[in-house]
Amino acid sequence: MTFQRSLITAALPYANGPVHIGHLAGVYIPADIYARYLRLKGKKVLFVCGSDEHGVPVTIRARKEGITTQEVVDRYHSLIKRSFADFGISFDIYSRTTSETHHQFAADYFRRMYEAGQFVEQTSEQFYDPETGHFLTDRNIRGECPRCHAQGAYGDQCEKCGATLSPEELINPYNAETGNALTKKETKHWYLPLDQYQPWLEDWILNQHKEWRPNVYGQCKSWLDGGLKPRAVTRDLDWGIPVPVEGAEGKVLYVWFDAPIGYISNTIELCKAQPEKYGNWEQWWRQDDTRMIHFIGKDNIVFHCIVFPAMLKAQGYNLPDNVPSNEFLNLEGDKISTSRNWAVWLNEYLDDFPGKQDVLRYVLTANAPETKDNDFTWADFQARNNNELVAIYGNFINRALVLTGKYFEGRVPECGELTDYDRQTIDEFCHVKATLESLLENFRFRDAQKEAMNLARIGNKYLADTEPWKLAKTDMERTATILHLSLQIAANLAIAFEPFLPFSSEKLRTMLQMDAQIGWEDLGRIDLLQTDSTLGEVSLLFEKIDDSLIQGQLDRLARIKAENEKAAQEEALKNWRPSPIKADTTIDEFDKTDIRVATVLDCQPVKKSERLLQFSLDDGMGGRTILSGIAQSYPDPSVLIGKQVLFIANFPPRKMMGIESQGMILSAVDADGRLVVTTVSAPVKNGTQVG
Ligand code: B3M
Ligand code: ZN
Repeated sequence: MTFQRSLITAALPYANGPVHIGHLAGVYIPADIYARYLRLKGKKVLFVCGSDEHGVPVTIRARKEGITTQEVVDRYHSLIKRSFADFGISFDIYSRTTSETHHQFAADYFRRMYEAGQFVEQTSEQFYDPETGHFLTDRNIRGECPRCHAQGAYGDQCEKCGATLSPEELINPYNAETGNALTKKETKHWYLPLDQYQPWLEDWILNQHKEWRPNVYGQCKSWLDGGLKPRAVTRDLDWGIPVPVEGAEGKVLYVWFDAPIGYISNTIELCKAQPEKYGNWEQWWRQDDTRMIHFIGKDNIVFHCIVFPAMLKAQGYNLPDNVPSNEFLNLEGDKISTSRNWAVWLNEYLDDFPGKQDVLRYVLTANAPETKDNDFTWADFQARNNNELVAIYGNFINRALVLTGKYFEGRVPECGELTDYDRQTIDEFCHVKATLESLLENFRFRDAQKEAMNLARIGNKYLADTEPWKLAKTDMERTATILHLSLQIAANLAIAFEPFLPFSSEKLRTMLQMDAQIGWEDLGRIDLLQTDSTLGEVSLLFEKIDDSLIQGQLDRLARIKAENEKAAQEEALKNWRPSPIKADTTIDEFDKTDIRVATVLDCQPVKKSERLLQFSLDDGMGGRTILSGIAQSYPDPSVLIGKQVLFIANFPPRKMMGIESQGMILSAVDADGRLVVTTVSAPVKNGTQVG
């Protein structure tokens, strides 16, 4: 099959906050590089995206900010749209799932599947808040994490330990917004019977798409190996697209049903608005000579490789040819999180680094989480800017242009006879086009950008080795040849970097006064600039970023970290509930534990231990020493001296930090993790038993 056109989609970001570097690195930059590359190759491309404005995240944000859901999506849709434009993400359309076209098309899609009998109806028990009369979605349910016991874990995930959860697993589940305890109630929903698509999906993915990235293929395989189950495509919510069939009052389409349909409805919107340019929408979605590529993040794999393809198959639309999905980008060692404000927001970045879109694009591609999670650090950002963009690429361009200005009045000098070294240099870079193409076509953007930078390295080395600034004193002809060749390399760089650093390439093209006709196919040629043609005004392509700017960013993150810790503690206190009663025991079992009273004679922190306090006790039996891991709760342990405390007397002695501990002091654990030593309410003889 030779494809006639490429439909590139990028995951629709939730309009529940601004976009951050994780979004850019994971999805939008790679998609943009690819779209730009294909366009430069003269291919027919349609690059579609838009805001995902349904789903729980936007309603949560609305309640948090005290505004309506519509206001939230309006605010963030325009903010996100502007950020993408600012960073040169070259969508053909960026629309939204609250659009009229989308509402209609998605509702029709559901109706068509419903009428074709492609859903199954099922009634099940769902978590319900009896006070508000609402069913809750996973994201709106919180409780104690069954794995790490953090408070405030979500019904689908614990942000503390990263575990994937189902709401059933949470300890003491409650409504995230009201704090109310939850019950269960029956409700009817429509399910996409994925089990029926299993054999087809297995063949389509596992046999026919072995070329997909290992992380994508692997995730699909494990879903398929686990056996697919029907998935509900409707929800009990009041924000979303109403389910367009009878008996579905108060129900909307599940956001993951409607959002991917957004790729189609946005195509429709664009084709209707500009039919001469984009043609009929159906050719993009129904004709098999269209190649569809979905760019997504790894948490979206199952929806784009299994659920959406089943929906597309059901209605006879094209399937994706590839789904290049990235892993996650972390920020300074921590998971990026919108709700915890742990992110570098694109709009704020541009306030702090105006005009430096390409620097961020460069760093995020250089560090792209293509095969594993990666970390963004400000130190790396600064180093890549100063040591690569400035010191290699920028330095080469600047030297070539400034020297041409100085010795040849800003005109491209004549190329004399080439030396062996010149030829060797040319040989080194003439394969760049082929290498770049093969990397880009295999979605290896990180290596591709490295290859482009390599061309700058070749140029930089060429100038350093030939030293035209010295030769100019003795051999103007040779100087001319060297600068001629350097300028040709510079023109090649403008092309090679075009998909990655569009703003800089534009600037460089202007500085070199490159003919607009010169394009990707000319990459590798050494006659891109005419001898004697005049160069434009020279300015720096990149500028050094100094420490104070970087420190400002680190300080901001430190502030956020402190705020988050405080908020987490408050959240834990607010939502604390007694843990469930343990299984029945007997008086005989209890009697085996010998609990007694003792007076604290002395209490000191154990040297070199952050946790331990050493108690000297009068236990009425000659005294004993007990170590207790409560130091963090007692910054001044002397407050315990003279108190009568309870301890377990019959635990075998145990050595810690070289000291023998003869039992255990009883303490209560408060909601925030603070330990409080139990005491007796009136004096008793030391050594008396408790029971
Ligand atoms: N909005 C989830 C996300 O932002 C979702 C993607 C929809 S793509 C159709 O990760
Ligand atoms: Zn956890």
